[in-house]
Amino acid sequence: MTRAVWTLVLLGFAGCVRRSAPSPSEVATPVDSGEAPEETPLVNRLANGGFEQGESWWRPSGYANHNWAKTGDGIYRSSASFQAFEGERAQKVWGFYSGTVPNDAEHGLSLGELTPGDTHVFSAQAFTPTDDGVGGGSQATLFLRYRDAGGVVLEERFSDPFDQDSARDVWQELRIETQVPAGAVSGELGLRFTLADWNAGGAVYLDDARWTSTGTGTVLGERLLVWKDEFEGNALDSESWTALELPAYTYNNEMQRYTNSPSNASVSNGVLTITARQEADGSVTSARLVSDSKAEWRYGRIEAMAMVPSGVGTWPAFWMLPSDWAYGGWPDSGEIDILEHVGCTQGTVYQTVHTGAYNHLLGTQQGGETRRDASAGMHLYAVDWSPEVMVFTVDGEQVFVFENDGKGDSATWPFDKDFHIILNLAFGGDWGGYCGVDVGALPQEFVVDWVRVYN
Ligand SMILES: [Ca+2]
Ligand SMILES: [Ca+2]
Repeated sequence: MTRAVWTLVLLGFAGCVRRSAPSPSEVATPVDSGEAPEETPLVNRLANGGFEQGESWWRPSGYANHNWAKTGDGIYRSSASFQAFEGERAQKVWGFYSGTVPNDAEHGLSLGELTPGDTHVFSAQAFTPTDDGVGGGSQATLFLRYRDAGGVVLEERFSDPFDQDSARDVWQELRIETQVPAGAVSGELGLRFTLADWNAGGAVYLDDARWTSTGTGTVLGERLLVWKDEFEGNALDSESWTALELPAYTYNNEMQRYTNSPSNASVSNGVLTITARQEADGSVTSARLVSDSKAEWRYGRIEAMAMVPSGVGTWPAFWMLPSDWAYGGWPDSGEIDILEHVGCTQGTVYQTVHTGAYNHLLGTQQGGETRRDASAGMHLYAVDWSPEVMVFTVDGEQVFVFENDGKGDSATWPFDKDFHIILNLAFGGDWGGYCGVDVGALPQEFVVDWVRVYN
């Protein structure tokens, strides 16, 4: 990617974006009130309150699940399908049993440049379905929280609760109107979901969220989707991916030959399927898809919803390599492994970074692991990458944090360059085959529902 393009990426409007993202500055600029301030329409300062540009709400604390819902999606435990309030997308939030109940989870955004005395209105449309209704004492509320210059919470305001008494299957407005308290300069807004009991189910969908201020106020950290492949077509998108053709044993003594055949990488029914298979001649083929020169990123959130294969010898990965190798060959320019799994240790998923100072050749690679039924269902594998830190998560669970030591040394932090995405399914090799290979287990599939990148 050219310098010009990645500069746009940093601003959140990549040249390769398929959806147009409204500029926060376009939607966030208050109109000059002129001579009739009470007549001036207040501007919604949320750039993505309708969630058409992705899940822009981060999770500051607590346990919750969330999903970027789409019109037509099935509703849990129901034959009904979901319909957004506006556009075709909404945010779905539901509780997560963390071992203690009740527990509170928040999805929200930071606010800055606040002025005491301004009037704030924060509203959103909320929906809960009959078959997956918020109940059992659980509730969802909008919140607005104010902090002083030292970060101390001054006040919290909540909307009416959305709970077991709320009407089902209709969109309803939740709303907070309040004055910014004295001393407040920053804060947060969002949705708080309180799970009352471990088996108290229910989900709330949010759409058309709006925050207005009669004076100042800025939303910080609202994330917009800058790139995605939902794998909704009938073929691999060649504008996003290249299927590399590579002979067996090219990397890590892996057995597979990589092809560009649809029998090894195909798109249908909304998913990408990478298949490792044994050919008639006994050889093993698979696929390695790279976004090199097509979609490259520096900072942001990179995530995939994926299900890994089982079978001893399989080694699927969702990962990133540098595009320009500015600090030299592997591992000096870095590697970001967002998901790795090997059939030998079924159910353990790994998230790892490699650099010149930290890599598996030295036994100094830095990483974390967690357990999932990773071959039985889809899970969300993500890295949130900033100039200061990389936070690796699985289904929102923080697995591994890698911090920039701030020394300006590429041996420990080469992650200030463009990286591209790789999806591949290896078979055998140094790690995939370290407890043998079961060729009889083939064919095996690595299935990816989506890959999304947020600014
Ligand atoms: Ca919407
Ligand atoms: Ca999909």
